[in-house]
Amino acid sequence: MISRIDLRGNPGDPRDLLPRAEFDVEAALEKVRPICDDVRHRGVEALIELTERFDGVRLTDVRVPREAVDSALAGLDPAVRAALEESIRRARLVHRDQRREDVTTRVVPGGTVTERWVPVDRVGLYVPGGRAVYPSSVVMNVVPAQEAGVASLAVASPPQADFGGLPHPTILAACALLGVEEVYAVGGAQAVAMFAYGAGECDRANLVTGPGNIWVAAAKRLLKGVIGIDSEAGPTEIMVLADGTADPGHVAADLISQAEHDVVAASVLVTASEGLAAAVEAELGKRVAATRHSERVAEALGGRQSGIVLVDDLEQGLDVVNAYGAEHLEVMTADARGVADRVRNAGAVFLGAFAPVSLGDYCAGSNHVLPTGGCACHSSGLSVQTFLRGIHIVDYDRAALAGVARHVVALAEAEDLPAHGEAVTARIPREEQA
Ligand code: HSO
Ligand code: ZN
Repeated sequence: MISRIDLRGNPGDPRDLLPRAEFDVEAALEKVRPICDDVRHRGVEALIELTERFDGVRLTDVRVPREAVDSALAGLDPAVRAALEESIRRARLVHRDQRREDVTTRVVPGGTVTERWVPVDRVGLYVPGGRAVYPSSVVMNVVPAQEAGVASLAVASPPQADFGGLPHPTILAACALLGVEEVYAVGGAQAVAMFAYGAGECDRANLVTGPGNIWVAAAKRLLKGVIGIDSEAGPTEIMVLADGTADPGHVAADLISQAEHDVVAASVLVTASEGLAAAVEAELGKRVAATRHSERVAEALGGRQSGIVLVDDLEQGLDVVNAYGAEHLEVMTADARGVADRVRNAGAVFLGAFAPVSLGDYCAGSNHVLPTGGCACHSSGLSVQTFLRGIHIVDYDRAALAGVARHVVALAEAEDLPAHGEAVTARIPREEQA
């Protein structure tokens, strides 16, 4: 069911041999453009019509009433409530430590540059609906924004016909637990447009974050610049780098856990151990049949984006890991920490026998909104930093400016921008420019 990719003795670039799932955002751009334009020009009226067309729900207003958010919390299963509370508590611990101090550098006597970290004023958080109802993603988006000090925070999630045209009740309950009161029953590209342009009660936001389907990703790409975006989340990925010491049952369970998200999810095992590969295949055979979403999982594991990659040794395994840049990487080797220290490209790394990805999905304290599709080679997951801007405050006195004036003038001349130099000479006459 899962294919083998044999890279042993193959010095080629592993990126050519490990295909990723198709996620053609470019093709979706033309479809979302008129949707975004419509929201821009007709506001709430457009949102109501688009929601009827795409979600099959006729709303009178897109804002979710405060009472609906509160009553969703009142109706929440106590075990789920306790779990969400623990997830929030741990995420707060980790994200609080990500806050940055302002730093002042004394460049010369009388001349300083301070980097001041300032949260964005307003953020829109997108939470998917449909099959993927993830209250945990509400936690992973809201907690870093709150810990960054974002003052104004709104959530949008598609209305569900089964729940009276409101977003899913566990999404609303998670909002209530986090103290988020501004919630909109809007999904898809139109939600991103609502945050970018503002509509009705929803003021425009500076930044939109959160995972979504291809239409959400396309709207983010289209409106980037009008509004800041986090990343375009693609299908989820797990890569496991393991040796013969790993428990094949654990490896199989973890590969299945992320395959459960989507038929195009990627589950990849990288190992030099034939014995482990065979044992994991046997475990998958048993476990896939028994798991609740076995059809979806089987399709994901059987897809060209998943596989067992056989390598010569741990060195080649690390090359594969670093070339791929997985969203989630598990390291299950004898010296897991030593091996993990050599990982350069991954969204998050899970060490050893007792840190499965699903711990990170819910309750490790780490963030589960992570770069996919190889973007881990240049980007990080969601963090407090996502919601901050570093502003340089430049403070020079007369003597400090005089000390560097001739260099500014020389560079301005070299760039044929003499007025730049004159702005300095207006303050420090040439004879004083040492
Ligand atoms: N593994 C997903 C996040 C998630 N898992 C939400 C369960 N719920 C992408 O990192
Ligand atoms: Zn997951």
